[in-house]
Amino acid sequence: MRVDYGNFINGEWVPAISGETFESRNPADSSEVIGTFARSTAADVDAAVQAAKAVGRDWMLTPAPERADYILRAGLILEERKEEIAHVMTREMGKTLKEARGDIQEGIDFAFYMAGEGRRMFGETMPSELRNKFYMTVRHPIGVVGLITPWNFPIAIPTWKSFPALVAGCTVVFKPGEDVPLCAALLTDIFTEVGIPAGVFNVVNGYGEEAGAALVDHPDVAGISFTGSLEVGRTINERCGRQMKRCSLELGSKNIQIVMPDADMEIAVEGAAWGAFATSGQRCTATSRLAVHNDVHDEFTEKLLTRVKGMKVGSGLDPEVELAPVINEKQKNRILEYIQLGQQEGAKLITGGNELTGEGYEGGYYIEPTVFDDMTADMRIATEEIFGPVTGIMRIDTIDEAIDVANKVEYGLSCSIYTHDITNVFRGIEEIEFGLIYFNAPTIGAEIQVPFGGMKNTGNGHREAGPVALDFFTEWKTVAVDFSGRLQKAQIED
Ligand code: UN1
Repeated sequence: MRVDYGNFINGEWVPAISGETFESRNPADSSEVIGTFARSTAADVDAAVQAAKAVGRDWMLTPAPERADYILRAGLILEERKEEIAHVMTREMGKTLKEARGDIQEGIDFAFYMAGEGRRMFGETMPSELRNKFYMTVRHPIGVVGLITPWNFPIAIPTWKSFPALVAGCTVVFKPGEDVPLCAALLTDIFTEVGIPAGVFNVVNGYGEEAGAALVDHPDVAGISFTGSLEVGRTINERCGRQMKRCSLELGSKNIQIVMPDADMEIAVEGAAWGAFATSGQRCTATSRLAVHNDVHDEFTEKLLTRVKGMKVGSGLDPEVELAPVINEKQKNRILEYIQLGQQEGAKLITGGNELTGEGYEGGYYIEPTVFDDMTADMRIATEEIFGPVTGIMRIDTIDEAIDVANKVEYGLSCSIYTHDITNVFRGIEEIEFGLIYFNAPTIGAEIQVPFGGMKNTGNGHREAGPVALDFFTEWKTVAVDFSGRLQKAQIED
């Protein structure tokens, strides 16, 4: 079934002002058109921002538990429709059904978590140095926020951004990834169904350079929350900087799994296979580097090869498939170029490396699970984000060397260390420059009740989800109440 969606502005689906559209296609078979969607420009963005601005005050004054109640009910509907939306997700962006269900489950979990936040929204009280004076802090929503999301988690990431924004009292203009507009439309329909007031949540579809850029530059947008590439994030950061606009960036990474000699080898291999190849390596948490101790290098590599060679590649709808297609032609070519580059740089291709065509793969963007050995820390395949089913093994001899290699990239999202040695654990906690550190667990699979985000060029210091989820969307107001009945002067001796 082919659908047709416009933009969602002030509670209604409307076509782009220009009348232009674009298509979303199935990466497992690109001859299948999922639907057509509004291709927005600055004029559409302006209409959406004006709608969000017009209801901003009323939404801010709506009690937080009431705002959160919409999120709770959205979560309940997501739960009810999990299977149906999972199928749409697999058709629209390729990931396996099992993973599509997981993506939606993250959204459900986060809905229930954020719904509770509506009844907390804690501030603090502090004592005053003066008599009869009271201090407290309260949260204040920043206003209209622009949410720009990628295609790899088409439900989870939009919920990480929109749920806390709405609970905080911000109104939203959402620009979904142009590869997944149908998933975004299904989430939007859920907001309509729970009766969120018109104008509170708006969607503009289209491309980053056209719709996304207009949202970033709009003077009535108080904050931008973006997940995507470093290259785009840098531009957004610059543009927001000039406008004194808040901006939260969740960008690329070059994550690493370290395997020490005392690790449980079976678990380390399973963790690497899952971390590197789930979502076909298209997660910002994907294990794209493996640093394996020399003493266990051969054993680990052999076991990993056996595991990876057994992976079935195919459509995400096939329950046997572990490796689904990558998102589009452009990404496919980029990944294949990196595989070539790795060989030119001197890394040893030990399995995979090819595009899969022919029977069962017609029209799809399939790449074999690919593993390099003899990768060294300064190669481009070891430092640049590939975002595909490619990982590489490096050799290390000590925990010092492992930490050095791990930190030798400009990114810092997710690191995992397989070890039972308490010294390695605490050395890692203290010295690793990554926002997420896992021990004896893969680099992927963060849960929603913990802060998510990275160090260095992975971001700009903000965290999503977890107890800090509201921070980006609110300002702290410090409130002082003097009930002494006279002028009291702080810091001044009488
Ligand atoms: C992403 O790839 O942008 O930790 C998010 C994980 C998932 C989220 C990934 N919960 O792998």
